[in-house]
Amino acid sequence: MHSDVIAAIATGLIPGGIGIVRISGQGAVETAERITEIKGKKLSEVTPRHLYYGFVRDGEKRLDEALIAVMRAPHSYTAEDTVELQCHGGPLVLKRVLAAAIKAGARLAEPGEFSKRAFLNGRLDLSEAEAVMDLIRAENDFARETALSQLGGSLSAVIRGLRGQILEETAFIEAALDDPEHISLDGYPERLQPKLQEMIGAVETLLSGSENGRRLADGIRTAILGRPNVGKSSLLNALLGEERAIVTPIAGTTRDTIEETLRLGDVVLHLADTAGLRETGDEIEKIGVERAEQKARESELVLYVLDGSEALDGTDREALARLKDRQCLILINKSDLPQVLDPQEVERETGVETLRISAKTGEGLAELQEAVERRFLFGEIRQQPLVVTNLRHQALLRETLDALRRVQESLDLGMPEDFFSVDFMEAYRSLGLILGEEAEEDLINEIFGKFCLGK
Ligand SMILES: Nc1nc2c(ncn2[C@@H]2O[C@H](COP(=O)(O)OP(=O)(O)OP(=O)(O)O)[C@@H](O)[C@H]2O)c(=O)[nH]1
Ligand SMILES: [Mg+2]
Repeated sequence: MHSDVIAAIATGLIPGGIGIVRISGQGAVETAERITEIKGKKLSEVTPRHLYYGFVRDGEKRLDEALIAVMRAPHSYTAEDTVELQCHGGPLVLKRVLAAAIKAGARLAEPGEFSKRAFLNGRLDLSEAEAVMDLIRAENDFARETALSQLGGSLSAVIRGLRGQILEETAFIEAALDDPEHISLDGYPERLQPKLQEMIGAVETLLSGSENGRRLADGIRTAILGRPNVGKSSLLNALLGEERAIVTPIAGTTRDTIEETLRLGDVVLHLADTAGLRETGDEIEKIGVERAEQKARESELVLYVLDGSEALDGTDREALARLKDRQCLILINKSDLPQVLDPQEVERETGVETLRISAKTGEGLAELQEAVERRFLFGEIRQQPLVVTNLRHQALLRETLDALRRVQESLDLGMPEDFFSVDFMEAYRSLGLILGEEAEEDLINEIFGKFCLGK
């Protein structure tokens, strides 16, 4: 049973123009009727999906003025009877309205419970419900567009198509094995081959670009690294547009790492400013340098800062050598000062792309944005209609691919057909889990538990 009446504040708990309390379940309208008043009408008699002006009350006391909408099952987000109370968006107002709904018989909804009901009632499949959350959490247009498209069922449609094909093949194999007199498997492997290749290709397409897709959606872990005083903290501040980190002419200013998330054009960076790299006797600074190195190892992108008015030294060469196989950009800072470093020469010596910037004047920061976008916003990803950004989906697609490749192996080795169906069924199951079919209750609870309250 998932039809008891639940209620939650569906909007944020910060003062805003409007705040919504949502009530859903069998009996939601009757529950809401006990705490609302609409002139000349009972809530249970209003036209569904129309807005009515009225009041929310707690017994005799009016709590707020509200616009009230009733949505009748199955025409609501949860596919259950739902009432939305559009109140004034004050945290206290909304808490009081919610408390009244609970007093009137509703239960406080768990995080994600509305979406979980939408899933359990068949309104959304699991990948679509997950897309709802991805959409809410989207921090850039790429993530938003991907989530919106998957919410509309773009991924589900491809997955369902694949499952249909797999089922057709297994059904045929099973039927032929059951009834060899009437259904012949002669020439079947040859007929299956091109179809199997097509399925494998489809899964590969879904997986390709998914890693970069995930990075784009989640943000890129980025470390600012370099010797003391080259302007790392100044760069962080310049990119943030605020004086976040302390900047002084004293070498060794930054000790602990400072982390901030910011947007650079269409890319989100989780940026860590670190302590300048150098040998030091200072205990605190030493820990800072270790942390800087740790950050660099964990990062997906390193911005290595040099002071353009000073020559490269051993510390730089060593650090850059260690960053060899990593995504790295060298930023030659302080371009407003007389320059000792020549970008082309540094590039030749280190093999790393260089950019001249000035954290002081802002010169080169636009080029920095372009360079980062070029690396992570491949044209490829942008053009691909469907990018799988969700880690759970990626893992299941990889399992599907493995299973389909095992079918190919059996085919190549001339194995009997019942070998095909075992692996086909495994692929079928993995794909089904993306949609939430046969998903265990634990998994479902875990997924929806990560949702926000009121969604
Ligand atoms: N002229 C000029 N000075 C800069 C520029 N960027 C930073 N500085 C100066 O360089 C000094 C060091 O800057 P920070 O940003 O503290 O350098 P840091 O790399 O964070 O140094 P540590 O935290 O000690 O490792 C300060 O005096 C800054 O004002 C720049 O682009 N041009
Ligand atoms: Mg610093």
